[in-house]
Amino acid sequence: MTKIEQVRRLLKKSQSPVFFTGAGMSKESGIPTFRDAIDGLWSDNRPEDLATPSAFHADPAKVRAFYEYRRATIRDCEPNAGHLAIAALENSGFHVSVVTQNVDGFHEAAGSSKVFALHGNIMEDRCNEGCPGSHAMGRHSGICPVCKKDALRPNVVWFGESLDDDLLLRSTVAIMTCDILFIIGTSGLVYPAAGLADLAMQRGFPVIEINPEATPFTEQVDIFLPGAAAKFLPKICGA
Ligand code: BJW
Repeated sequence: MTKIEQVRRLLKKSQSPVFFTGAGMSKESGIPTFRDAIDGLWSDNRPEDLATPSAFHADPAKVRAFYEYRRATIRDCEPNAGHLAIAALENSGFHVSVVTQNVDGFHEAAGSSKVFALHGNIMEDRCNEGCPGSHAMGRHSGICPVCKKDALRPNVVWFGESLDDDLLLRSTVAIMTCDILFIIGTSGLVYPAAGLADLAMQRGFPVIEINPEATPFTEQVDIFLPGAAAKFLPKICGA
């Protein structure tokens, strides 16, 4: 039996699969990852200069420009065959949850209904001062509609910032109660998100990883499929 046939069989026996995804999930959509050596976002930008509260404080225009550039890329791209395969699985009756570190909104756009976006949504803005009601789709002005300060920033989680407690709790519950876990397209380096997959390894249900490269998870998973998410997922999730 091939590895894909094994994974299909395991998935068919399950009811509540969880897909834990990272930047590699959207690679075939045309969205760069963060840490790929050649075209990753951090290959020629330092995260400290663009994705931290202190970077925004020091140079809001530079940080906003970086995010506007990425928003433009996302507007030109769309969910790929991998996102669509996960959404189709839900439509065929599985209780699918997606726990994603991605901020592009492509799982939701593909039609997945239970998506925990741990690191936020890049297309939205919110007030850096925490004003309730300041969330809005990205706008051209940096002025918060509530406090009127020049404090709007992308609605993402930067290094040194806490993730939303409720989202983290609900993601933990989804992973602790699933009956098969897919770890897809993440380097597994960023915490606390990566800790969710670490937790799953101790539970005893099947864990499958899809990634062209080995990661800290690879030696612990049950089946490793080396390659692109958009290539494997339609074969695994398809009827
Ligand atoms: C394919 C593919 C294909 C390619 N198909 N696959 C120890 C020391 C120092 C700091 C820390 C520490 N432990 C924890 C921390 C803190 C820090 C952290 O984890 N740092 C580590 C880097 C060490 N974490 C935080 O700060 C978090 N907050 C926190 O911990 O709060 C408590 C706290 C408060 C105060 C002080 C300390 C702690 C917040 C983390 C927020 C991360 N934010 C970002 C940016 C989001 C906004 C934006 O988009 O700009 O989130 S960073 C970036 O990394 C982004 C991603 O979601 C995240 C994960 O990256 P991901 O998805 O894994 O992408 P890559 O590029 O790393 O990997 C891509 C993978 O795809 C690769 O494996 C490829 O092989 C693969 N691939 N093509 C499938 N076609």
